Amino acid sequence: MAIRPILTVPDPLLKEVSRPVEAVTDDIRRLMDDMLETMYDAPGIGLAAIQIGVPLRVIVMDLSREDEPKAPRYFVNPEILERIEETQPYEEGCLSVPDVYDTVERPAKVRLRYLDYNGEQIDEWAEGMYAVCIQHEMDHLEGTLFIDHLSRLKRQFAINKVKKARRNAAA
Ligand code: K1U
Ligand code: ZN
Repeated sequence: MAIRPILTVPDPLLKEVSRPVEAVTDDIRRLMDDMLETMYDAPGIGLAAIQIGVPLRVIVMDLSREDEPKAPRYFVNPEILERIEETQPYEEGCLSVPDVYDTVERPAKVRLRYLDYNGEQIDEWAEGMYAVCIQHEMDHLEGTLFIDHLSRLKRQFAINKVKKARRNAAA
């Protein structure tokens, strides 16, 4: 397993649409292992493959609390089959937009279909934090960041903040 660098805005790769995985092979499992280690190290609760520069439709997530055993989840080629009309607001963050948080409104429940770590097809409903996080991560697969849901002014402010922090860190 390896910790890989996480891309940050305005890296153009983050705007790419990721392509489907053909089969859940050992190479894909190695990618998911690296993604999980990278996510835990950051630390974060989710990560899409494009955030480490790999344009494949792969996501990892762990929504367990610090006092609970780790509970990694793996999603290959996830699809949203249904969403309810009711929405919920949540203050989101993103490892690719460090130190920026803002509220995004998303459907409160979504029905998902995806392949897991073993290539088994799973069909289930997600709600609460699970629904927030999977929709945030699935946006990454389309080249969309949570700041794209904000006003143009807020988005530009966020990008400038990340650029400035990077310049200061390099100085
Ligand atoms: O960059 C990412 O896609 C990961 C992102 C996931 C996410 C967070 C909040 C709402 C929606 C999606 C993060 O993990 S940001 C970091 C974070 O939320 C966190 C970090 C440490 C402990 C708890 C949370
Ligand atoms: Zn993100």
